[in-house]
Amino acid sequence: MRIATEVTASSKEAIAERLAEARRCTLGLIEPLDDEQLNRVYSPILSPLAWDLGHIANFEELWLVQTIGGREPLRGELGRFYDAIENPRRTRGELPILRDAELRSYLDDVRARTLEVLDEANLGDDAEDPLLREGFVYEMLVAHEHQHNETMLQLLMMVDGYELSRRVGHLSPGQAPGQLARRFEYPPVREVPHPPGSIRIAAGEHEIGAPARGFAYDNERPRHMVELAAFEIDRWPVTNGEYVRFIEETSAEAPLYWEREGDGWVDTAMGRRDPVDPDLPVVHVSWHEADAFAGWAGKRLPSEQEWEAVHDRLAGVGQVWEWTSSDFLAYPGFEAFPYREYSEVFFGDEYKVLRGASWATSPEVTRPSFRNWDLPERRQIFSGIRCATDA
Ligand code: AVJ
Ligand code: FE
Repeated sequence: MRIATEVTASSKEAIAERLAEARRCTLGLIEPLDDEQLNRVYSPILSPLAWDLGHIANFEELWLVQTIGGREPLRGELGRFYDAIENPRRTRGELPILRDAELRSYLDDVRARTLEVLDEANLGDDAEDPLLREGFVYEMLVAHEHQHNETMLQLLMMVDGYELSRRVGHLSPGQAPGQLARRFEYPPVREVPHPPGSIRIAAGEHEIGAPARGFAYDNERPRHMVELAAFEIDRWPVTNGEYVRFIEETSAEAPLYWEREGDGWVDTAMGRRDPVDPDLPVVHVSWHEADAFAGWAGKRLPSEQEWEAVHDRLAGVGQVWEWTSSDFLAYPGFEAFPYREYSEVFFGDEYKVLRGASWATSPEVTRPSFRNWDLPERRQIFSGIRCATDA
């Protein structure tokens, strides 16, 4: 008994530290900005940063403080303006959301209550509420805040003169709290060596999806077997150098943020003019462009099942999200949990799945079974390409 109690207490401390770390990342991202920049609408397909910030706090208030803690909302009906489904991104600049000092105190006030509720909660395997069992709701909160950090970084690419704060970074497992291991760096750090060639996988059965225990989103479950035909998949994602040949031979559009300069290309994200590095994975391409590139190269995009079956042998993963040929569909036996609006409302042939992670993704967010998705025309996400072929 004593041991169990201690384990719970120390994992509560670990949760509190991970929540604090997510918040340091969030605040680090906005540190160089003024209120005008937080409120500004930079693109109709992205929220103003003030909306993401209020939504992070409101999501935490809704799930932790209200649902688990049984407390009343701090700001009455405000929550409805932070509902992502009710309020499409293009409308968010006009909403009567919290701004400036009020916004910052809402983030702090919610967090203080979250920590009170954490203190009272039973997070053991025996917890009656499935939201609390194995700390599910806290895992979801940590992941959610980091996921919105990546969305905020998509917008920050559009802010002229923006510099990534030195205080933003991620803890790696086992590292002392307060020490930041990884810093966001843009352009991302080169990974050497850059392994050429492809991996051949024989036809066979593969287990796909998240195991029943441990945190995962509903769309990763249940784990199930799939039958795959033999295939080959490139070890390394498509590089900028290869993509330049494609756009020059086919007159396809350049990736988002590229501009011509002399006979070369520069990357203008954050108002910079960095020469495009031919060895880095290409990023900011749409699914249509990724699919066209693969066809031009005599290949195809991998399915998400192929990607997952071979994920531990791929290189360059963690730099760009990789478009797959798969529509975002429910796995057989899917059950929505804890809310239909995380995954279920997006299932169908409208959205394409991306796998992996990008330089802007926290390791708190990803797993081999993690499924990201977006519309096939989108390019503001950190999306790249890996090719496959039938074998
Ligand atoms: C998994 C990135 C598609 O931003 O729509 C954040 C993540 N869901 N808050 C999204 C998410 C709810 C989601 N993506
Ligand atoms: Fe969200």
